Amino acid sequence: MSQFVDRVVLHVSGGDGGHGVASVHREKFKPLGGPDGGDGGSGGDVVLVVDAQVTTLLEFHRAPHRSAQKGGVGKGGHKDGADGDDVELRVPDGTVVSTPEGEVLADMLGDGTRFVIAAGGRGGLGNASLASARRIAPGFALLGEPGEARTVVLELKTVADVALVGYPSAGKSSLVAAMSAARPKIADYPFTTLTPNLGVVEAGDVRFTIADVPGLIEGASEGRGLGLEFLRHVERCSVIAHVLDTATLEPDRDPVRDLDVILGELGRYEADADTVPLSERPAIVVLNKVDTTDGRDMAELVAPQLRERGYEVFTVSAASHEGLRELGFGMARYVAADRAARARPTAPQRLVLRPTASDDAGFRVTVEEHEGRTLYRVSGGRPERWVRQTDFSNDEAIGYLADRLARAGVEDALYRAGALAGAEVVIGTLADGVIFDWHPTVGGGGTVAGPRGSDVRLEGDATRASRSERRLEHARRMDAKTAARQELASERQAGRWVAPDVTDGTGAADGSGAVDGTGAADGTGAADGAGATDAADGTGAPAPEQAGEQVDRTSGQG
Ligand SMILES: Nc1nc2c(ncn2[C@@H]2O[C@H](COP(=O)(O)OP(=O)(O)OP(=O)(O)O)[C@@H](O)[C@H]2O)c(=O)[nH]1
Ligand SMILES: [Mg+2]
Repeated sequence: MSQFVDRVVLHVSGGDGGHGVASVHREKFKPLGGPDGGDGGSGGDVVLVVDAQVTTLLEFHRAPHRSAQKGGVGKGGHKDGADGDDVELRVPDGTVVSTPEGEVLADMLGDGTRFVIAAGGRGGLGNASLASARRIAPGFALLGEPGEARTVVLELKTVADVALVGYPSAGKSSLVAAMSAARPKIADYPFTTLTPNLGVVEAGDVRFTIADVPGLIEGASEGRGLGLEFLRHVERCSVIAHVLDTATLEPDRDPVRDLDVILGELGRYEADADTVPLSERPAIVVLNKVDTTDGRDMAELVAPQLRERGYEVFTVSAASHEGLRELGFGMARYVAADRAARARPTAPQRLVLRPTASDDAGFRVTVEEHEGRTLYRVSGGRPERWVRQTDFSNDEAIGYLADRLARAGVEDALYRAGALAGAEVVIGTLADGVIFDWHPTVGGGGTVAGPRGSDVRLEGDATRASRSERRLEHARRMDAKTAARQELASERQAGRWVAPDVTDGTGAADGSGAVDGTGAADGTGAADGAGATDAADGTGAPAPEQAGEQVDRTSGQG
C-alpha cells in the first residue's frame, strides 16, 4: 500500500469484429442452395466497473494496455461467429475518466457503476444476411470493423474519507502508519511525504480510508512548499482532520496559530464547483505528540480554546498510540454521518460512451490540395465505416460499397463540390483512408440517379420509381457508364491513371494497400469468401444495377 497511484494513462482497445463469410449452401441434387454465410461476431468491449474492494489504480500503472477479445469469423451453414468476451477493468469508487486533453468522460461513483470505454467492432454481415431481392446470392461478405482504440486518463478523487492535513512533520504519516496497515515514510525533516499515503481503518463496523496530504505551510496557496496541488486528492473527503504538532520547537508556532494558517490556505483552494469548499467541510482537531511532556502541557493549554471554537478535539500520540482508538471511532462517526447524508448512489450508475454517435448520420465533402493534386475528402461515420467493412479484393463487395455511397447521397455531394469523373476521392483520413478514382453513376454532372437528400433510408427504396422510369433510368446509367469507361480507358492509355499495383483496374486484388492500416483486413474473410463463391451464381454475372465498376480502385494509401 505504500505506493499511491492516483493517476494513470490507460490505452484500451475493443475487440475487432469478426468478418462475415460468403458461402453457398450445398446439398445433393441442389447445387445452388442459396447463400448461407454467417455473420461475424462482435468484438468485446472494454468496460470499467467500480469495485468497492479496489482502492488504488496501481494495477493499471503496471499494465496500462488492455484490449478485449475479437469476434469470431462467420461460417457457412448460417453459423455466426461468436461474440468476443468483454474485458472488465475494476476501478475504485470515485475514479474520474478523462481524455488526455482533460475532457471528463465519466465520473464513476457507486459500486457496480459501469462505463464502456472502448467498444468492440461490429461483426461483418455474411452473404446470407446481405441477400435481398436485388442481390439474390451475394458473392461477398462484409468485413468486421476494428474495435475502438483510445487513450484515457484515470484519476482517483475519492481517495480518502478522512484527510489528514497540517504542517510538515506534524505527524500525519505517523498517524496513517499507526492507525492502518499502510507503511508510509516517516522522518523528522519537512516534506517527507511527497504524494499522499492512503490507509484503510476499521473502527467498529465502519471501514474507511484516511490519507495524509503533503505538509502545508503559510503561502501554500501561492505555491510555497509543495503548494495546494495535493488537495485534489482529498476534495471529496467526509471530514478533515487537522493534525497539530504540540511539541514543535519552532519559536513562532503553536497549535492554534498553525490551525489558523492552514485554514487560511484551505480557504484559498478552489475545489470542483459542485463540492463543498474544503474550508467549510466538517473538521476535527488532532493534537499529536502528547507523549512528550511539552506536548502534553501544550495540548492541555490549547484544547479548551479549540473546543470553544467548535472543534471536537482528540489528544493523541502516534508514537505511543495513546488516544488512537477514540480518534478512530470519532472519525468513523463523521464518515458514517456523511455517507448517510450524501446518500451516495447505492444503485450503480450506468454510463455508456458512444463517442461517434453524434456524427454518425451525416458526412461531409471537403476539397483539399495535396501534393499538387486536388482531393475530394468524404468524412463521416457511415461512409468511413462502410469502407472499413469492404473487402477490396472482391469486386462485388466494392460494387456494394458504391451502391451504399450513392444511396446515401455521397455522389450528389461530390457533384456539388465540383468533382468530375476521374477525380481523386478519399474516404476517411489520408493516413488510413482509401483513395478512389471517382467514376460517377451518371456522367456529366446532370441528373443524379437515386433519391437525393441525406435522409434517405439506406436499405429499401424510400421512393419507388415506376417500371418504365426505372428502365429509362437504367438505360441512362448504362450509357453514362459506357462513356465513363471509355473516358477512363483513354486516360489510362494516355498513362495518366496507372497505379503501380493495379493492372486492369477490375480484377486485381491487393487486399491490403487499399484497406485501412488497422489490421482489420487480414484477409481471412476475403479468403473464405473467395473459396466459397465458386458455386455462387452471382459471381460471374452481377446484376446490372450493381455497378461494380463505379468505384474503381487504382491506388492504395496516398
Ligand atoms: N514524539 C513523537 N514524535 C512523533 C509523533 N508523531 C510523529 N512523530 C515524529 O515526527 C516526525 C515527523 O513525522 P511524520 O509522520 O513524518 O510527519 P508528517 O506530518 O507526515 O510530515 P511531512 O510528511 O513532512 O509533511 C517524525 O520524526 C516522527 O517520528 C508522536 O506522536 N510523538
Ligand atoms: Mg508525511
